[in-house]
Amino acid sequence: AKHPLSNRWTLWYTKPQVNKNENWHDLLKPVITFSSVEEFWGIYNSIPVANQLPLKSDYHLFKEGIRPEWEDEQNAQGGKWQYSFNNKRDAAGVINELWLRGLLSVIGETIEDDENEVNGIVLNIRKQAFRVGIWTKDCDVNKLKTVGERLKKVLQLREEQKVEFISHDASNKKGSASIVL
Ligand code: M7G
Repeated sequence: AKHPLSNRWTLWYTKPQVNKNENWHDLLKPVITFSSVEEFWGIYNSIPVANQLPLKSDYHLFKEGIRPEWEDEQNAQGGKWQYSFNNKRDAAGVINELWLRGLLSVIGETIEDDENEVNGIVLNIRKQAFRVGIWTKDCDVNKLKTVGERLKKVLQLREEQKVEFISHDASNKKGSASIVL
């Protein structure tokens, strides 16, 4: 028997931009939707692991029906809790572990209790850094603190490894983080 998840999830992939004519919408594509633990492992084991992805690519795992974009109405008022780390300084395998821990916390819903605040999780592979970010529905600091604290816990970060919250609105204006934990 399959073990159902409490939500259906869609995996998305953003491929790296190779020429300037390609915009965000051409690069972002849904890969597959699943709703059980067994399907999750089947997919996880058949796609490239985080440290095999090319620079400038992203994975996104979002609740079915929510596009992993600021423009989606479920994201428009929200932001992200993010952990960034330097991929030269840290061991290459660390990103695989962090990303898997993040994925499991989202599909297993250990990242939050009943707040229904989390829309999805994103992995950005960049030259300067890897980033794992939890996207939230809104920017209510009180509700959000719990998610930020949980993120540190599920990723098994040390006290000095900081996570930061930034609203999508602030990201668009090249603003900076509003909360750091
Ligand atoms: P990023 O991947 O968040 O960070 O955004 P990076 O600067 O480290 O690569 C890179 C670019 O992708 C942005 O400047 C936008 O052009 C585009 N982009 C990223 N996101 C998450 C969105 C989105 O949600 N909507 C749109 N329209 N463009 C986006």
